[in-house]
Amino acid sequence: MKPIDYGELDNMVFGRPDVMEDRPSHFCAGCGHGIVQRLIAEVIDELNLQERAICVASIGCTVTAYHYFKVDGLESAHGRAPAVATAIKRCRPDLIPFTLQGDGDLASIGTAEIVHACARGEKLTVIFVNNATYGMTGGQLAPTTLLGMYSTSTIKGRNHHQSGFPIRVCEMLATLDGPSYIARVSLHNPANVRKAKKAIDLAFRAQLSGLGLALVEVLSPCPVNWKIDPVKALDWMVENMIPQYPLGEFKVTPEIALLKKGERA
Ligand SMILES: Cc1ncc(C[n+]2csc(CCOP(=O)(O)OP(=O)(O)O)c2C)c(N)n1
Repeated sequence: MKPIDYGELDNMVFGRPDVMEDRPSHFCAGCGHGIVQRLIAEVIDELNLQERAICVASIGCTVTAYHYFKVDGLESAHGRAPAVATAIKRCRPDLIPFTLQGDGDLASIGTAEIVHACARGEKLTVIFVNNATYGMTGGQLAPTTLLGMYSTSTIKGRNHHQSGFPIRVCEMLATLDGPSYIARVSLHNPANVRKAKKAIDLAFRAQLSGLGLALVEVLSPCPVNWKIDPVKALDWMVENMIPQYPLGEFKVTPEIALLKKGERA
């Protein structure tokens, strides 16, 4: 067995990617947004994209991304990040815009934007944080809220007669021809956090390789709005969220398969 390198471990736990600002996180206890942002920052560092990456955050808890990333950024109106990122990429193909969007943002008010960005096969990286709720505004029903799940606008639980069914974004978008890579990952334990990083890394490398839109959906806890203890929220994800939103890759083009094997630059 390889001996544990405590220096490397310390750095992993206490170190900070170069591209992250040195400031305390404002996210609630147990929230996954900070983890997603750190994974993105690690990938930007590792791929040496500090000068080229542009974060397009839209409305929701992702909106303060500019506090944390030392890269250029733009804020779009709610749901419109794929359109803004499209404009950046088409004007400056040398840049690497990525969107950071919540589920209310991407799968409700911004549904048309992401569907058409995928249909057009825009060369973008989309990081989609699915916490099954409208987090920033206080836990209202999102398109991804589970049936029977409490929200402040469905206090007796989501009922499909009144609020419809949850949307599986990856499965839906994977039917389109434009995207090159679509995957769903989860933050419920460290092994899955590492898998999430691999998917995010691939989604950036897809853009660097000139391939069509790459989207990673990250299942992420929101204990405050779920009204569940942060540790129990992780078990809740395994028991409730993952059965509704299975993890895995939903679209992998042959070019992405080569990228994964390291047989394509
Ligand atoms: C056009 C517009 N409509 C509504 C709002 C109010 N609003 C701000 S954040 C938000 C919910 C965001 O939820 P989600 O995208 O799921 O992200 P989270 O905060 O959960 O990460 C809403 C509805 C807004 N800012 N702009």
